[in-house]
Amino acid sequence: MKYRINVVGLGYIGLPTALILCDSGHEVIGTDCNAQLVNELRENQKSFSEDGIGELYNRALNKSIRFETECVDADVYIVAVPTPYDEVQKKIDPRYVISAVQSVIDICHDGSVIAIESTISPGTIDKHIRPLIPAGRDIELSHVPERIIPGRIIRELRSNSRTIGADREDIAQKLKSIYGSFCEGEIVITDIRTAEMTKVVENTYRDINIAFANELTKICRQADLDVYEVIRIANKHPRVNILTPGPGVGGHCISVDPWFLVGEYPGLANIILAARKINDSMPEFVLERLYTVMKENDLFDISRVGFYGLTYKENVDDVRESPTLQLITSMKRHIAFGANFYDPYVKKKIVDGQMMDFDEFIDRSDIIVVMVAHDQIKESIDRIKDKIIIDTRNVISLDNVYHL
Ligand code: SAJ
Repeated sequence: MKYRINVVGLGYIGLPTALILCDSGHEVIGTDCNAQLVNELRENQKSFSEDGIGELYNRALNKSIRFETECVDADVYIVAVPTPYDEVQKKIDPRYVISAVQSVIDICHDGSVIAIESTISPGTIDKHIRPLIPAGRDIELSHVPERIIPGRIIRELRSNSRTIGADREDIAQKLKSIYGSFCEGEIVITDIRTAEMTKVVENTYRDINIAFANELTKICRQADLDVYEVIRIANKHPRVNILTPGPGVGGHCISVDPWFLVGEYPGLANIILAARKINDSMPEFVLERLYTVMKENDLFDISRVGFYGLTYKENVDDVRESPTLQLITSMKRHIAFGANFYDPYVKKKIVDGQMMDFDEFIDRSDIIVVMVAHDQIKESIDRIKDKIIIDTRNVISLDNVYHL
C-alpha cells in the first residue's frame, strides 16, 4: 500500500529517508524550517554528498517529491530533526522534536501517525511528546530510531534492521509496511519505551567496547607492547572482537547517548560512566604522546606541530564532538596555542591555526599528528614521509611512525 508521508527535518537522516520513501512509490513531502535549504532542494541542489544519494535525489525529483517549509496534511509523519546536546548538563535538548511534533499536531487529521526517528533519551516520548496531544484527538505516536552511519547512509537505510516502537499493533504494522518498502533488514516491533532504550543501549555498547580498546592502548603503552598486534592476535579467538583504539570518540551519538543512562541511573551505570571517562581522556593521552615524541626529537616549537583532521571520523564533514576539537579545548586549558590544523572536509575556518591548504599545512609542520584517517592522508604518504608522524589511527604505512 502507498501512503502520503511528510518527512519533517531534511538533514542527514530526513533527506535520505524522504528520497528513499519516494523511490519506493510513496507520495512524499519533505519539510524543513530552513527556507534556504528548501529552496536549494527545490532548485536541484542536494545539501550534502553521500554515496548513492545523487541518483536517488534525481529519481525522486522525477517522481515529484515536494519540499516545503511547513508541515502538510499526510497519513504518516516522520520526524527527523536534530536533538542538540548540552555538553554541560550532559542532556539532550528535545526542543526541536517538541516543536516539530507540535507543528504536525496543529495541522494533521485524526488517525495520523507520527514516527519519531530523532535520537532521544529514554522516556522522552512519555515525558515531553505525549502531553502535546490534546485530549480527544486520535494521533498515534511511535519511535523508529535511526541506525544509519554517516558515510554509508543509503546502503544502511536499505540493509539495516529497524526497530518500531508503538502503542498499538495495527500502527506498528502500518509503519512496518512503510519501512519494509525500502528496508531489507529485519523490522522488529516493540513498545515505545523499549525502542527508546534500545537505541541508547546500542550506542552505549559501542562506546564501552571502544573504551576497552582505548584502555588496552594505555596499558600496552606502559607495558611497551604493540596494542594493534595484541588486538590482532586476541581477535583470532572465535568469541573475541576488540574494536580499534583511537584518539577519542566523537559524533553526535556514541559519545552522547551513554550520558543519558548515566544521568538517569547514576548509581547503576558504572561501566558506562567509566567507558565515557576513558574515551573522553583519549585526546589528553594524544597530547601526552605528543609531548614524549617532541622531547625524544628535541622539538619544542608547537607552531611546527600539525594536527591532521577535525572531523569525528574519516571521510565525512561532521565535526560534532570530534576528538580534535576536544583536544583543542584541552590545549587551551594548558595554555598551549599556535599549533596547525587541517581537514580537507572542513571548508570553513572553525579553529585558530586552521590552514585551508594541505601543502601549506604540510610545509609548516615538522610533526604531523594524524587524528582522522581521511583517504587523502593515506594517499599522501609521499608528501609526509620525511615528517615525524604520530598516527593515532594506525593507517600510515611508513616505518618509524609513532602510535598511541
Ligand atoms: N571509533 C573508534 N574505534 C572504533 C570505532 C569507532 O575510535 O573501533 C570512533 C570513531 O572514530 C568516531 C566514533 O568512534 O569518533 C564513532 O564513530 P562510528 O563510526 O562508530 O559511529 P557513528 O557515531 O558515526 O554512528 C553511530 C552508529 N551506531 C553504532 O554503531 C552503534 C550508527 O549506527 C548510528 O545510527 C549513529 O551512531 C546514530 O545516529 O546513533
